[in-house]
Amino acid sequence: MFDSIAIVGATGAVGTLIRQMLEERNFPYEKITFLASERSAGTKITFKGEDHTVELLRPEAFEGIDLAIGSTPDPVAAEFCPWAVERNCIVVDESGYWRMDPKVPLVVPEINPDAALNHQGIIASPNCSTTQMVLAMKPLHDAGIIRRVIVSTYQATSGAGVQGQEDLVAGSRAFLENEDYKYQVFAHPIAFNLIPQIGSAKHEGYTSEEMKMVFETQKIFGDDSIQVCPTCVRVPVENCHSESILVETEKKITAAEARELFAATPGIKVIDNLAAGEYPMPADCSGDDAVFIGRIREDLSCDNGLAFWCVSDNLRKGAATNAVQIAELLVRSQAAV
Ligand code: 11C
Repeated sequence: MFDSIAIVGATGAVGTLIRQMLEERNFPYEKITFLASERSAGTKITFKGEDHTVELLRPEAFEGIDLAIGSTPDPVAAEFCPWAVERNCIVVDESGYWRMDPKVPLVVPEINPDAALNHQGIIASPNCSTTQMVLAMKPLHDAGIIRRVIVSTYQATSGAGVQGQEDLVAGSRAFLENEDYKYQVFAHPIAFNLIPQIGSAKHEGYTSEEMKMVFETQKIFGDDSIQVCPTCVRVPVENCHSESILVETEKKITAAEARELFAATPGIKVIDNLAAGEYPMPADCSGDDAVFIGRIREDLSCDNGLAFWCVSDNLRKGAATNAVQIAELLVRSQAAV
């Protein structure tokens, strides 16, 4: 058990969920501290029935803290993680800043738990669109070795934060009432529209979000030969990212075999009955920690291809749940020593 733990970015959307999960899962600790930037420091929050004041995120705040779970923008994580590590505090970091650092393990506990135990102070949790995809890939990769993935994402506005969700609601209302609306986070209207760009232009026509899906997947599986071709699209959905995924494996996996493999994988739920109109949809998956899979079928255009549809709550398994599971893994490893 870690005696003293902290939540960094405790008042944000993911920070709030992390707090909720620590309560729900009865995460062990003696003392808990909530940290946030100047804008939110001083805020009062209730945790396990007790009132707490959110403290200012600063180097000295990590004195005596053993484990911090952080969900902050990248520049904040770049600054605070070294403050923590210098004070012997381990950080599970949800931001994108440290993920590709060779000294930092990038962990999905169902896939590469051992990597978390080889940390040098910081352990990164992947981007939400990567996490649900790699969890779905895992049983197929184990059974047939995935060589190539073609993925199109349908990403919810919650991925762009609380303001993204506000933009969807207010922009839709304005659209229906024929009024103007100035979007806060999206460069184009998201109401009654799709935006085929998430993140900035990054590499050879791919966006930063798409390149995260390429590099993070290779790092998590420890295999740079897995080829990933992503297209990331923002859709007018409030919460839960959906993905159309096509994999090519070295060894053929039939749709029936894939269905069994998915169903036997912890963290995956299969909803797959096309004739009955049953498949995962974002409106049904919000608030659940699982990765949902349906529309499982063989690729008619390629011998060893398999296509499926994958939906997951991007704020939960895509962010808060994965980070808390990494922290739980660290607690279990201490208990095992
Ligand atoms: C989105 N996936 O939906 C992004 C949000 O690297 O953690 C999360 C970005 C990240 O816009």
